Amino acid sequence: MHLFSKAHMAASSGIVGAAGPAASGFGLAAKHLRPGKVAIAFFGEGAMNQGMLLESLNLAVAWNLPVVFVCKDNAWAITTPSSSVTGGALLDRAASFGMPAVQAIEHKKLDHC
Ligand SMILES: Cc1ncc(C[n+]2csc(CCOP(=O)(O)OP(=O)(O)O)c2C)c(N)n1
Ligand SMILES: [Mg+2]
Repeated sequence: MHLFSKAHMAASSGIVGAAGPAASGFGLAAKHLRPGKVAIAFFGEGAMNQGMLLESLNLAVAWNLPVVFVCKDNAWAITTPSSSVTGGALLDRAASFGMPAVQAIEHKKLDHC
């Protein structure tokens, strides 16, 4: 869970939602030190209820940072159905910060051929 590669500029964390602040930090560094580079945060829909992740969405917009936030919605946060602890629509929540927000739907194959 706690991996970091300086060579690949990649990090992971066991703290739910930590990808947000880390990516905004990478984005801030990229903006000043590596123009043209983009930071990407990957997290689950459960993390969208974490305060620090929402703060990082806000700062990314306020500071015009080159960050892409990728939220994988599998409807579960371990044993908690996310619908039981989430208000509103996540896409609307992201858009409310003033960032472009789009949904991608995975089409699962019905067989393994
Ligand atoms: C700050 C924090 N709170 C609680 C946990 C315990 N925890 C580990 S995974 C998880 C659920 C994560 O759900 P989601 O963000 O939807 O990710 P998924 O596993 O579905 O990809 C929780 C609550 C944690 N690791 N960090
Ligand atoms: Mg999930």
